[in-house]
Amino acid sequence: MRTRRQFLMDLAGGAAVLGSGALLPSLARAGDAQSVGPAGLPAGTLETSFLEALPGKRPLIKRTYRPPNFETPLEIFDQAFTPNDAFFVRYHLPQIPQVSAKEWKLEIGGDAVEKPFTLDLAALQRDFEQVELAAVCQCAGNRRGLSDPHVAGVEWGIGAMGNARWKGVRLKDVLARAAPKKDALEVISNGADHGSLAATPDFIKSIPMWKAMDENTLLVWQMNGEPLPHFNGAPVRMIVPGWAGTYWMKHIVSIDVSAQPCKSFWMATAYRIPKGKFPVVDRFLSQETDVNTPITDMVVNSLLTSPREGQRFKPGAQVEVKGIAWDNGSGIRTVEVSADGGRNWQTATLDQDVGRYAFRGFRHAFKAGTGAEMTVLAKATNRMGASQAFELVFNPAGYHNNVVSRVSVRVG
Ligand SMILES: Nc1nc2c(c(=O)[nH]1)N[C@H]1C(S)=C(S)[C@@H](COP(=O)(O)O)O[C@H]1N2
Ligand SMILES: [Mo]
Repeated sequence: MRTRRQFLMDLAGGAAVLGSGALLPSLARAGDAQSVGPAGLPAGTLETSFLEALPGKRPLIKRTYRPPNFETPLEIFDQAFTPNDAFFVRYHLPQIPQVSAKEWKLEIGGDAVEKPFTLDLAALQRDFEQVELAAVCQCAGNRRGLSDPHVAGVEWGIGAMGNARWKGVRLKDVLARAAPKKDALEVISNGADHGSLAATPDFIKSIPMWKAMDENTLLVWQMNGEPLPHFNGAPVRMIVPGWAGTYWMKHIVSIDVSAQPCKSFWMATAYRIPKGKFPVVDRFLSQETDVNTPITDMVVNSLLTSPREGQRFKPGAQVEVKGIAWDNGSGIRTVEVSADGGRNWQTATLDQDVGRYAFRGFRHAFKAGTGAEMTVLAKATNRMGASQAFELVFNPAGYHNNVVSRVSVRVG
């Protein structure tokens, strides 16, 4: 029997597969350390990082090419919404077929549904209520490259994240049609991408049934008012607002509702955090072990976009501090900024609230003092009272790095 995947492979044809050459980056130029930074990445990372444009993307910071892992440069985060052509790209497997919207089908089944069925895009768009919401997609490993000591994995700087308006339908509405059974435990998703070798574990992820039933967990085909870019999951992906990007399955082709915990490599081994190191808000009980647990919701975090590291100001000049803050969807309550390395803090002005799962802009102005250097810090606190770390909480995969960022500027 031919599987859905083989069918999609055929549709894609050799020419559309990334490794074949048709989707090679169209432009490559060496980036300087500022644009491909930040400083502090492991030896060799800056030297091998370039600004390159994948098809449909503007030049982004290439961390690895096969599979494609490209991050968004700092200056893009000046805006609360990340443009589609600047949105980061994260893949685990090198074979990424282009799935056409016309031919796309989603199979919904599993041992814990009464009525498995198959949907095409027209039915997805016609049969369920459409919703649009703003949410941050952030890789669990964002800032991994800043881990101390350094750890294995894609050595991300600060840009493995983005915020977009996503349009689609609620996963819970789609699942309802399949009539889940009482013992439904996890919702397992798979995308059309795969490894080059049969031995490579396919990228298969699960979320607990309760998160699948959350009204904000969606199957989306639009991002910022446009069809999803190929490299962000066309034609349809899952979004799991508040949770790490790893669950946001791209090019989704199957959903299984299961009474058993998913045992895929990408659940059982990868994307786990040690127990007890981080305050876990959303527990994923069916996947916990004695020692670790899957990463779930994001920790509260912020990023300074202005001033820039090493920028020069005249004594007495106005220093505009700007940035973004985000969390697991509790919502940002305050952002405090310091211009003296953390001794004194002032409350920043928050920009418009575009949704509790989105980036929240903030700004504040200082006068440059008379010292030779000024160190600017920003620290966000969310509505649960959680705040950012001052010291890295080390863990073997470099997840959840929400250390307060600091930028030093020169005065004089
Ligand atoms: N099919 C598929 N979906 C995937 C992945 C993948 O490798 N394959 N990576 C996941 C991870 S770890 C992240 S962080 C997000 C990244 O989304 P983006 O590439 O659109 O930025 O996609 C998720 N969905
Ligand atoms: Mo990720």
